Amino acid sequence: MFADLVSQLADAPEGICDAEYKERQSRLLSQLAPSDLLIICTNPVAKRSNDVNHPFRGSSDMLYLCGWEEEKGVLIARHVKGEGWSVELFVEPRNVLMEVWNGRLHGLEGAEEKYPIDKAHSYNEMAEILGDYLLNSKRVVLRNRVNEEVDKLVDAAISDNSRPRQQFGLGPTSITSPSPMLAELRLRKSPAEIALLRHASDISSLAHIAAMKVAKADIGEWQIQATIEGFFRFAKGSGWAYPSIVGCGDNATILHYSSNNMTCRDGEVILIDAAAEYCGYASDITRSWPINGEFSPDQKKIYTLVLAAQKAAIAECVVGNLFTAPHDKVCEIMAEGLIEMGILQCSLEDALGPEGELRQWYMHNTSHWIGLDVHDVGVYRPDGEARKFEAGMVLTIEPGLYFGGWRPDVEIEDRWSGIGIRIEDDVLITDEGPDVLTAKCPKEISELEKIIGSDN
Ligand SMILES: [Mn+2]
Repeated sequence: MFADLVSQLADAPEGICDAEYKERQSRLLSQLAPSDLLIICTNPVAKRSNDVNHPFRGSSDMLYLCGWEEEKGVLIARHVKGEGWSVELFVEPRNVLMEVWNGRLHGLEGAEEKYPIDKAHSYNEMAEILGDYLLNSKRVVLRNRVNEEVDKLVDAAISDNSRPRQQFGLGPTSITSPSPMLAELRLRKSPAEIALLRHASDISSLAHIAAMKVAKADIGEWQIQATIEGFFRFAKGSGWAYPSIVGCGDNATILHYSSNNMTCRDGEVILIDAAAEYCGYASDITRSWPINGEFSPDQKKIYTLVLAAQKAAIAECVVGNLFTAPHDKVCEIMAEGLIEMGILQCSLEDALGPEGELRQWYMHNTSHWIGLDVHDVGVYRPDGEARKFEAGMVLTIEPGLYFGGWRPDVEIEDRWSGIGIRIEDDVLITDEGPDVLTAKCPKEISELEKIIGSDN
């Protein structure tokens, strides 16, 4: 089944070219002063147990600015008089003994040859070289508390009270974070980034179809999870973009359920929030459907309402609209629907708003940006005003209703209890209107009922 599905995948996109990385670098550097020193650290390695680490992933800012994926890496940019900005990378030097155990390294030569940098240095010489660069800067542009060694060097440079400093006033006096500038750049996706997001979304859509095909009563949530995550790798995704949520029945009403250890029972709805990462870019998809392949009349009512809200919200994803427009639309449609069904017994006005009655059953927001991070960077309300959509922005649309009968704090009729529905797609804003990147993942009731269990 996997080979069949993977054959439907378009050719892998090319990725980000050097010219684009350099363009990103210069857009950031054009906002700095010549006396600034920019330092971008990759993520630290995280221990899992004894001598086993969690799989490593570079920091998104490092990936964004130069695509460097090795465990050791500190990117810096300094302004050289008469020459302009020099972009340099501290890397682990080649070491055959280490490479035999842990894998090949690019080393200094490989880094200079294959990455969009002007110069590579040995990580072992960072204290000396970076110390020197720091002494010649006035301000450090750094997100601190990512790399402890770098923090120590920067702290020492700022608190330094040596003779040259006293004599010539050299050395940095402050740190500022590059994150707001990077967030603003990363918020608008380039065509190459969109191609990667689309590929991650295609892999994830096919993985959801694989899960639908193997579904049946009494299958384990973990078995569905294994199918989906197995497909991510089978299709050459790097793995999941976030831990998979695979919850049946009551578990579907727990927003971030992740133990995925229960058996799916006949008549239950399963909620699957799972998606792949590809070349650092995330997808984010949720689908909810009956494990036995047939919606009960009550499940169908709730599903139809959430789907209608989701489609109306996607239609709001147009240039110039406010970021809050999709969420407002979702709340209005779902509140009206629940009042009509008698699940909410209040006025529309009392149902809406941050304290409204709808909040009992729909307790999260409708959207977040998506990109290198699944909850991507980018301020939603710059200066307190909701941001307006621009072409190139990518966000999720994910309304849901969760009737957790197990909850002691709310009351719900038995007929609705245990129904948890979320429908989530990733939407690119374009001048021609919303472009649903995850459109290959089925969500119409007729399509779902046809696919569910078709591989059994
Ligand atoms: Mn999401």
